This record gives sequence, C-alpha cells and structure tokens, in this order.
Amino acid sequence: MLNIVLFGPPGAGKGTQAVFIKDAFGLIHLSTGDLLRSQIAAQTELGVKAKAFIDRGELVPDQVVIDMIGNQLAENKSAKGFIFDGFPRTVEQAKALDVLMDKNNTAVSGMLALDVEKQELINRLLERGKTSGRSDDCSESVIENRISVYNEKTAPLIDYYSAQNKYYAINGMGSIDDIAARLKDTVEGL
Ligand code: B4P
Repeated sequence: MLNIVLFGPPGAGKGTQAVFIKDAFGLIHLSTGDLLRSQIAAQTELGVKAKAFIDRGELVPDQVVIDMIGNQLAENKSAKGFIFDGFPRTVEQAKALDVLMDKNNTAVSGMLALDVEKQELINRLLERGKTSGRSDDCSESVIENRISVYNEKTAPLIDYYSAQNKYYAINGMGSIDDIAARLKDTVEGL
C-alpha cells in the first residue's frame, strides 16, 4: 500500500495538492479538516465541540481526530492506499497512526512536507477567507495563532518522521502545477 502523509503549516497547500496526488495514484484522500467541517455543517455534537477549537485557531483534541481516522480506515479496507491531509498534527496522533497502520499490516510510506514562507501563508489564507466563509481564515490574529500552534505542536513531527527516514521536504512556493509535479516525482521515488 502507498500511504502518504501530506504535511505543512496552515495555508501550505495540503488540501490543494492532496487532490492531485489522490488522482495520480488512486488513493483515498482523508482530510481531518474536511471531516471536521462536515461535522460542523451537520451540527453534530462532535461538530459543535470542534467548532470552538477551530474558531480560535487551536487544535481539536487528539482522540477526536484519531477516532475519525480509525473509522475511515475501517470503512476503506480495500483501498490501494491513503493520502492523509492535515493528519497527524501532534506526536500523539503520529504514534496512533503508526498503530492503526500496523493493525492493517501496512505503514506510512513517506511524509511530504511543504515549505512555504510565513507571509505567503498569511496572504493565501486571508485571500481564501474572502470567499470561503471559514471563520479561521478571516482574522489575521487567528491565522497567527494557527501558525504558532503549528510551530509548537506540529513541526516536531519533522523529527519524528526523519528518525524513520520518511521525511521529504518539498518547496511549496510557486505555481500549483509546479508544486504538484515536485510532489508527484517524490511519490514516484518512494
Ligand atoms: P485544515 O482544514 O487542515 O486547514 P489548513 O491547515 O488551513 O489547510 P488547508 O488544507 O485547508 O489549506 P491549504 O494549505 O490547502 O484544518 C483546519 C482546522 O481544523 C485546524 O486549524 C484545526 O483546528 C482542525 N484540525 C484539522 N486537522 C486536525 C488534527 N489532525 N488535529 C487537530 N485539529 C485538527 O491551502 C490554503 C489556501 O492556499 C487555499 O485557498 C489555496 O487555494 C491556496 N493555495 C494553495 N497552493 C497555492 C499556491 N501554490 N499558490 C497560491 N495559492 C495557493
């Protein structure tokens, strides 16, 4: 199985690029951000709780997203592989993903990390905020908090995957097509 972790700070292009990789390699795309937003739209109990964290630019508690991913893996047993977008975001989540993969007799193939300058991240998210209706994209202070949370809780995953020889840094600046080509080349080499 081919199991890709697509990694990067908020606004790095994970959701944008995951679609290309999914199509190119026939994978199932699992975005914890999208899964949480669909819970919010359906006004489920989980969605109401998650919204409070997302609105502040904080992470939703680990167990909530770990359970969501576990359910998705169980529902897609015959998949050729997965692209994880926005998951894992903490070392706890990465450890839980390794356990889930192991239970399915598979493993993470590689973690592809999009590198983008901070000002470009802010510009992209504010631009999307003009039309997306996403509360977490509209305020520069919430965006700054998302980036701080990334630096504190999510960036340590670079060391986690480096230690397993699974970390690949990708230049995430430039056109969407150029970045997609860089990612595709890297996935083909895994
Ligand atoms: P996400 O939905 O994952 O939000 P994100 O980090 O902003 O990434 P996204 O995929 O949406 O944006 P992208 O970089 O593609 O998470 C939202 C919230 O949910 C989190 O803050 C957290 O609260 C919660 N959450 C999600 N997963 C969680 C987890 N595992 N644990 C705990 N909490 C979790 O793109 C951004 C914009 O840039 C787009 O508008 C795109 O069009 C544009 N863009 C992309 N590439 C570009 C390029 N090359 N040039 C110009 N613009 C580009």
